[in-house]
Amino acid sequence: MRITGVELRRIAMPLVAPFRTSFAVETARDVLLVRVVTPNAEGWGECVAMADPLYSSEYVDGAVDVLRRFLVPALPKTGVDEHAVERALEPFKGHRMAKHALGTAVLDARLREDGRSLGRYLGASRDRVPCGVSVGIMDSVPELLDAVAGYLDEGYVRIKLKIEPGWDVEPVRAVRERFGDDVLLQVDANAAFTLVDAPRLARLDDFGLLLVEQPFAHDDMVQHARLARLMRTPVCLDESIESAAHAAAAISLGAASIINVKPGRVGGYLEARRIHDLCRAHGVAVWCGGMLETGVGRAANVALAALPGFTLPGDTSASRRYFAEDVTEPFVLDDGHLAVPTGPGIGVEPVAERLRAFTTWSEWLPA
Ligand code: OSB
Ligand code: MG
Repeated sequence: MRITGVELRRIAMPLVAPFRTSFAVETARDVLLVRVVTPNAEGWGECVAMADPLYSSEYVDGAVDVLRRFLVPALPKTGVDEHAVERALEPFKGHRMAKHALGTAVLDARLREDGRSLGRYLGASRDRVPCGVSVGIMDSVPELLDAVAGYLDEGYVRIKLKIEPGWDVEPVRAVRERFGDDVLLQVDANAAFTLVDAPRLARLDDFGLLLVEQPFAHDDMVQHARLARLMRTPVCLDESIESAAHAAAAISLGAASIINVKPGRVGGYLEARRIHDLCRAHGVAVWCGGMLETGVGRAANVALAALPGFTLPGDTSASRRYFAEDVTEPFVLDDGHLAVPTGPGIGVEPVAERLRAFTTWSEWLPA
């Protein structure tokens, strides 16, 4: 395959409701889309970096800069495939979300040329995936209970509560009391606690949670291993796992017994699949995380979530949980599941007029 050029395009996507985590309040998604053009096809990738470097060090302006300055110019001139692209980008340290966006667009273009779906390429073993929903920090417990009730009514099969110091045991207790012990429930701290909070976190053991996600800082694997020995609730890592090597370290240290796989965080679908394979071989459950993606990123995540080792419901919610209007045809929940796209490549594409309406900036980079 040969690449003619790459388009970077920023779109502004208002969220249906503010999404509050321990690190930020998001009211709109500033999304960078990457479109790779070949003589026979085009492919799409979504960069999951946020506007500010608060979840990780990456941010949208930084992703644009590294793509324009280093990553796109480093693309192979001929014989382009996803492996060649991964090797060509490897010398540049970090910037995994930017690499993931470009790599996915190349893979999408190649699969479209071959008429093959991403799900089939990755080794999906199901045609639909069970979906959970990530529920932000609210101003009050009654507001939280209303939000959770709404999501359960829509059919979500698992609830994840965002927590932070001061919004931890009480919201979990309230959700358990109101909705019972059968609801699959987990929490995500986005690195807001430290080891001195271990006794407080251990109180979560009373509520039969599936897992506690990333309680401590991303670079604090040893502390996570300590915590895992102090509480019964399984410790799951998100921010700490940027590669298969990190996943191997976490497993051997005992820092995580479950891993949240986000293709953007680990640099792409090839690395995401390596983490899946490694965890499956070690009996470590994985699930597919989310970064408030549009339909472009969501389509590919749903394909990944259909791999056999993804044994827990993911944060792969329906389009309407995020956006009044998605940039693709919307993903709609059916009996708590999303269907894995079956068309070539990621199986969806932006609707031209919506893409135009949401676009705030674009740039064409000849290859
Ligand atoms: O930590 O999983 C996270 C959203 C943005 C950044 C980080 C996280 C999240 C979510 C929402 O929890 C996942 C989603 O619904 O896309
Ligand atoms: Mg998380």
